[in-house]
Amino acid sequence: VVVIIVLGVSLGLTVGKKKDFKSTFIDRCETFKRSDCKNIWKTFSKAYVRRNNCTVRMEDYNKLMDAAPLEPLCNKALFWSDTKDFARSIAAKTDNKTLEKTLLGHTLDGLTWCGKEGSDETFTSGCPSWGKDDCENNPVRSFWKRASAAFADAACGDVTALLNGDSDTPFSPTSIFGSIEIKRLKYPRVKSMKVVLVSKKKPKADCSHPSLVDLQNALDAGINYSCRSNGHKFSASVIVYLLLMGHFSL
Ligand code: C8R
Repeated sequence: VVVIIVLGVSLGLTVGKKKDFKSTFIDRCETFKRSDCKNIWKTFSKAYVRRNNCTVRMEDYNKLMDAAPLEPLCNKALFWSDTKDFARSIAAKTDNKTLEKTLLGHTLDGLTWCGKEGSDETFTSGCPSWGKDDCENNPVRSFWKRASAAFADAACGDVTALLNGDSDTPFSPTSIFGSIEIKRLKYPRVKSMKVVLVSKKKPKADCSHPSLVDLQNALDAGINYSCRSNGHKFSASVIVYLLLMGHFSL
């Protein structure tokens, strides 16, 4: 009897866990009024299920991106690096669009997933961590790389990048913003990039920071660059307040 109970509970837990992730995926997807979320789930899970978790490349999500293509995002694409809470608050209150405001970005924001060789399941623990030391080609990292590439391809007109003025390197060439997105912004589709440096502490970096010279060098010729720094220690909510009151603009 004890064995049966233990087996029953552990089976229930395993099935429950798997169902949790899948139903979170489908519920979030359905907030976008899509009727094909089950198909999107199937296409998504094919990218990593039954795979070695260090061999899932960004190209493995190509079919997923085809299943949920992005509309052109003109004059409202908001990129960020190391400023996720700022970007999220600003995007929530304005017309600016981050990847998290698109179907796939919203659906997978904050989640961890991976597969296992010889298993049909999706796991949410024991997955490779984000850091490269584990393995670069892991399911989560490769997804964000692929989705960010699509997001940058959809951007047009004037774009904004929210960077961290509290960081030693507000523009990091190894971040997704620095290694993927910036390289895919092409003139004349994209006309300008406005960098906004935000900080919560006494800022370390302003617009004269050397890493921003690297950023300008990485930008496609023809794209107009500008930069401003809020120069103050504001929290994300204060920035949003100032933005709404018209005392601060992106
Ligand atoms: N982007 C990248 N990573 C994202 C993401 C997103 O939209 N959304 C989430 N939740 N994540 P970082 P970065 C998660 O180092 O590398 C796009 C990832 O799981 O601060 O420059 C977005 O369009 C990972 O844990 O920034 C943005 O412009 C961190 O957030 C850049 O790429 C990576 O965050 C930001 O990527």
